Parts: sequence; structure tokens; C-alpha cells
Amino acid sequence: MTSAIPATKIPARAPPSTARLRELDLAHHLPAFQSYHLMQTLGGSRIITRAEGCYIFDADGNKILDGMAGLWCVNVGYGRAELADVARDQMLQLPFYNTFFRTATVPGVQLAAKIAGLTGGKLQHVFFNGSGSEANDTALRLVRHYWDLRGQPKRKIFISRWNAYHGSTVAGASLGGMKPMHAQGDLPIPGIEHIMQPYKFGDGFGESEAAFAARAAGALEQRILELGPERVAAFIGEPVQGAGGVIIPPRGYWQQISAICKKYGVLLVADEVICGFGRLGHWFGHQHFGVEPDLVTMAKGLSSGYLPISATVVSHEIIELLREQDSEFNHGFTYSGHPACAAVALRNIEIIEREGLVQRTADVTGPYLNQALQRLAAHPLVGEVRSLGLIGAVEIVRKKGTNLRFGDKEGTAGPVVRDRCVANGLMLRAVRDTMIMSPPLVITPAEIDQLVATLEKSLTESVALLA
Ligand code: PXG
Repeated sequence: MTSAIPATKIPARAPPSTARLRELDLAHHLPAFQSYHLMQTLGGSRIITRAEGCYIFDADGNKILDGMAGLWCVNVGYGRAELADVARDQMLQLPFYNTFFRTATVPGVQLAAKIAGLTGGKLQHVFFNGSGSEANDTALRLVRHYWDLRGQPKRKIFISRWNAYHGSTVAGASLGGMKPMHAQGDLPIPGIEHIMQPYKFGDGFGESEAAFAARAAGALEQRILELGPERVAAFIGEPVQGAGGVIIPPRGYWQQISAICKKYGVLLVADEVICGFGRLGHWFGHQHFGVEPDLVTMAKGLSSGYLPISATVVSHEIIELLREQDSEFNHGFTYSGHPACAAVALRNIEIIEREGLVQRTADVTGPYLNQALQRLAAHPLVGEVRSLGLIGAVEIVRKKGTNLRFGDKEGTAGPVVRDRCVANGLMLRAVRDTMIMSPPLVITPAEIDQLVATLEKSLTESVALLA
């Protein structure tokens, strides 16, 4: 796209010193999920200044391998000039327009069609939002509205799972199963129920995979029957729970969940915010598990995090009913389908396709990560390693062959290992005592070796620290 508006030369401005930035951070900036007291004690945040490929750089001169792809999102890696060019061109052409008044934008329409092609089947209609949380809010409101229109107004309950993450808005945090989040702001809102998660290492240790799958999926049927099927609107789940600790469900779990939903007429919502866009070696996680949801929510990898955008993809059956009943969906965000974000997302998908990143994850880098992690299985601190595509977890235990944790409470060892990883130049997250990873999909086998070797070194250093 050529622009009529010439490029403006902006004089370079030197940023404040790192020390000054830390002062300003402490004085004014409230970061996410943080103890503001601890922030003061520790002297502020690590300031990330730039990134390239799979590496981030901080203001103190450290180069760090980003084992988390930012926050599960930078699937195409950092430093893609083409995404910046597309954003710039679109901002000059049309920086903003809304979708409220029977108006649409070129990239918004193109992106909706592109996403519908990727989800396929009955998933043909796309509602845009700004974040993963909003995508789930949209799903909740649309599903409840749908059941009203279907003449089943009692069907309002969403069933989710403990330890699920579906966002931080009022509906997102309510749908999620994070108890510390529920404890703040009087959540969950009414009409949301939680059942057990399919976490075999934690909740089905020693049980056979088949028995555990049947028990975990059976919990859905049991809850539906307790509540009365006529009151249950939908089940929502991440194909693989990410923030909960990379919980890869046992074989057969998703098939059973899908069959139970069908049996009781309950809609299935797949939250693909983390699993979407190649993370599991398929475009979407539900495709890996072979189930067809009625709604799919997505964010993060949709734009590789270069700009904020999310989508709620809806089945034809649901939208047909709204059409038939001529019902207006009274819902939308100023930034729904933001043209610059949509243009970046479109080009991001094009990069994923052009570079074959989904297939590469399935055939090359996913299996490579899986193999490399096996090297850690013998480590004295490791109770289990697991991965699927480019998402993985390493469980830290006090006693090999068990799932017993260090310390009086969970989450004693994880932060110790995590701090060693960061000190050794690897950004990983610890969910309680589970080390989790989700690197950019462009990661090379050599970088995977570096990731695993750094984690191994950090585990070994942690043995003495935990003794
Ligand atoms: N669903 C899933 C599955 C997610 O992982 C959201 C919804 C919400 O997306 P937004 O864009 O509203 O943040 C997420 C977000 C963590 C962590 O600690 C994970 C997320 C967000 C923040 C922290 O791993 N995932």
C-alpha cells in the first residue's frame, strides 16, 4: 500500500536512565499480578528494551532467551519489520473506524474471512474484541442470549474447570478457576460452576490414563445432572490449560467431554487464546484433539502480540438463530475489529503460513522439544516432563517417583528454579512448582537445546538452594 502522506522524521529522544525509569516505575506504574509491597522492597521491575527473534534484551544489558514468547503470544518471534510496516501503512490509510453502525473496514472483513477459513466447518462467524478476556465475555453474553432466543431461558450456567484461566475481566476471572482471583472482587459472578481439571500428575497420580480421563470427563456429566441439563448453557475449556501449569489432558478426555456436551445439548466453547495459531502443531488445539466446538475464542498468537486483538468465532447454527429472530446483539467494543490490529493479524497469519510454522511445530520443533525434555526426566528434582507441540512443563518434586512437593506449601521450589533460569539467561515461568515453557514458534533446535540445557543447569543449582 502506498501512502499519500510522507513519512515524518521524528527526532530521536533519549530515554531516561535505567535508574530513573525504575524510580518512575515504582512511583507511578502498577504492573499486573504483582504485590506492590514486594515491588517496593525489590526495587522495581526488569525493564525490557528490545527483542529480536527468540531473545529479549533488558536495560541492564542482559540477553535472555524468551521461553515464554512474551506471554504465550509472540508466535512469529520478535523483530518482524513487515508487521510494523503493515501497521504503519494501515494507520496512515485508516487508523480507526468502528463496527457499530453497519460499518466495516477492509482488514477487518478480510481477517474475519481468513479466520473462518482456518476454523472451518460450522465455525464461520467472527466477532472481534481487544483481548482474550473480552473474547470470553463475548462468548458468555452471546451464548446466554442464544438460549433465550431458543426459548430455553433457564440455560444460563457455564461449567468451567478449577485452575482454568479465561481472563481478568469480571466474566473472564469468573469463568477461570483461579481461587486467588475469585477471592478479590466477589467472584465468580452467579451462574458459573467449576469441576475438576484433567491434571493427571497432580490429581490422578498413579491412576491409569483411561481411568483418569473417564473420571475427569465424568465430572462434567455428574455436574450437569446435579444442576439439571435444562439449566446448563455451555462448557468452556482450554484444549491444554496454559496458565494453570500446562495441563495436557489424558487421551480420550476431550472426546468424552464433547460427547457429554452433545448428549445434554450443552454448547462447547474452546478457549484457544494460548493453543491457537500453531502452539500445539495444529492451527487450533481442538483440531489436535479432534473435537468441534460451537464457539472458539482466540487472541495472543492471532497477532503474535504485535497489536492487541482477539476474536470470538461462532457456529453457523447460533448466528442463523439470531438472523431468523432478527435479534440485535447489544454488545461491542470501540476497538472491535480495529483496522491496524486486523491488518497486523492478517499479515501475521500470512507469515505463519508462508514459513510453515504450524507444520514445523508438529513435525520438527515440537518433537525436538519433547525429546530434549526427556533428558531432564532423570534429574533428581524432576517428577515429570510433558510437552505437546511447543508447550511444555517440568514438575519439580521433593522425592523422585512421587508428586510430593518441597516446603510446607506448594510454590516453594518453582520460584527458586525460575530465578536461577532468569539469572542464567532464560525466561521461564513457574506455576507453583511446575516450570512451564511456550517459546516462539520460530525457535530453532539449537535454541531448544539452549533452553533445556539452561533449565537443567538451573535445576542443578537449585538442589543446594532447596536443601
Ligand atoms: N484465555 C486464556 C486461555 C489465556 O491464557 C486469556 C484468556 C485472557 O487473555 P487477555 O488477553 O485478556 O489477557 C488468557 C491470558 C500467565 C498468564 O500467568 C496467562 C494469560 C494472561 C496473563 C498471565 O501465564 N493468559
